Amino acid sequence: MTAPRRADAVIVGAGFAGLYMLKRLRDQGLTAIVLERGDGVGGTWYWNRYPGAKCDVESPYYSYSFDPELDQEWNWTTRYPAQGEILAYLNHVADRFELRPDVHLNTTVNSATFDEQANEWQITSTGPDGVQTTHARFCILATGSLSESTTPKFEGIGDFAGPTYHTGNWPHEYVDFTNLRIGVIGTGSSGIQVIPEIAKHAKELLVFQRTPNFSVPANNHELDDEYLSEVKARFPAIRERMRRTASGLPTDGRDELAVGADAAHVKKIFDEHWTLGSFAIQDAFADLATSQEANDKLAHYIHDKIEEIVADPEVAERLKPRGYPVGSKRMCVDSNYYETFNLSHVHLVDVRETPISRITRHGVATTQGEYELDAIVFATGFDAMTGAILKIDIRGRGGASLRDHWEAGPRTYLGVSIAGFPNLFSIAGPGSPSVLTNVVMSIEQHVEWIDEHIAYLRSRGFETAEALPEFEEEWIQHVNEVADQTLLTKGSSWYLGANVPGKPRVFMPYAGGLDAYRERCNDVAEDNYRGYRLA
Ligand code: N01
Repeated sequence: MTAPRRADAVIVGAGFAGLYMLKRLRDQGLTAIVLERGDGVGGTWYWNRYPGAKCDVESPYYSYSFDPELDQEWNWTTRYPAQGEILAYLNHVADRFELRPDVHLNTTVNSATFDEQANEWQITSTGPDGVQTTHARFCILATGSLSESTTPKFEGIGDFAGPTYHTGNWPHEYVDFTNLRIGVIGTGSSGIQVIPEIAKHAKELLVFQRTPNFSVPANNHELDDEYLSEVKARFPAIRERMRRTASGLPTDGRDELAVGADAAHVKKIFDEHWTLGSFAIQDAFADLATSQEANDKLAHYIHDKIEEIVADPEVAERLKPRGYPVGSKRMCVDSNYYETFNLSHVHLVDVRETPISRITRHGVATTQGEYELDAIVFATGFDAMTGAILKIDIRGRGGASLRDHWEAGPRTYLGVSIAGFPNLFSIAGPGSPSVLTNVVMSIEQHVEWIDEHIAYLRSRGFETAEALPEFEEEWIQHVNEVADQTLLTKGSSWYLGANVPGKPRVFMPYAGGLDAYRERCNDVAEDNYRGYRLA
């Protein structure tokens, strides 16, 4: 046990959110430390190192907007940033703003308990020097929405003789699949990115698909100097625009409706988006996210594309997503995903039809037979939005446990605060727009709002801010109402916790858009932090 330490604030996690939170709190004169379980900064981009890992938001927009000089000095090399480049960017930020001295790596937070006498949090962590307690007035969870990876509890999972990998926790060393028989389980965004890359090296690749996903081509390419100079010249205006849109991107969807539109025109617009590449195709018409009839048009369009690309009609048929609206499971953006199934050494195993019955010593057994493999890659996703938070034993007033408070699903006020848990803030947590937007912009909004909230408390001599239960309840209802107006709740997605057996089915992110959310948060702040008990 190491001697206790003291800071004004403890921030959990050193990804985009934690690093910026540290900078902001320091800038207002607080002592803050970041506790990070990895041995480097970067969060999501530290862990997700699988071949093909890249972001599906375009490079210049998937970056901090808070410092115009930073915008000018960093040069992105490709339209969609690869994992290594985003990680390099975050390391640059950590150096540039001299954040590292306050980032404690290899340090896992185990518990956080609110001490009602002292009005402070006691945070215990296990780090290189053992277990340590930190006393801090504020505790800020920058734990990431997709950071707690999940591997299904397949029977016999420990029996497999070969190596296994999870896309969300990939080794730092190069993994050589040359001449091996590889199985990939899962066809979400991670699977769809890793599959074409593994296919380049493997002797044989078996893709175990339960639910096909809608995917659009990335049309990724290198960025030339002319483009970079042009973006840099326009950055102030671009950033300004990004702060005002629902998506946190410089462009928002079109106003036109697909329902009632001429079929040839609809196809033309979809064609334009398909050629351009990017998930913006789901905003090609204003009613795609709300009208099943409109959404079906896009689904049929993508089905036709799959048919065009995939040579074997039976494989094409199995790759076509059905039974849920486009976008209700996060749309994927790929580089040659469907094309990969035209390679003779790549095989699709439909585990909806013939489910995986167990993992064996030699490979994967389905109800149809056993597939011998040299290695298995789990691209099976995350215990999203709540997993990393609930892994920490968090106790608020009266020793109340957050796990109990969230037993029926996460409850927050504005996605930032939790009734009964004073001075605990979460960034991009459940109830916030986070994963439905360009998350870096959402993170910046949250960080700045939390920072100003803390400054407000300090300037008026308050020690605590605590969300009121009735405001928390009202926010949850609002989150649900907004989601119910869309098709987002109609798929078995991680947005709903549907991918984790036993997890309550609650639509977790806020679907009202970053612009409306920002306005709401500003309004709460201007109204002296309405919905909080300040003491
Ligand atoms: O995880 P997922 P992910 N048997 O949950 C399957 C972000 N991200 O890591 O759909 C068989 O989407 C599961 O099948 P089903 C992005 O927000 C972004 O791919 O449950 N299969 C599904 O196919 C994304 O949405 C980027 O039927 C099983 C897959 O595993 C989020 O992270 C890149 C199974 C899991 O897909 C998560 O993506 C990567 C079982 N028992 C990730 N259990 C970019 O920016 C699960 N599956 C591009």
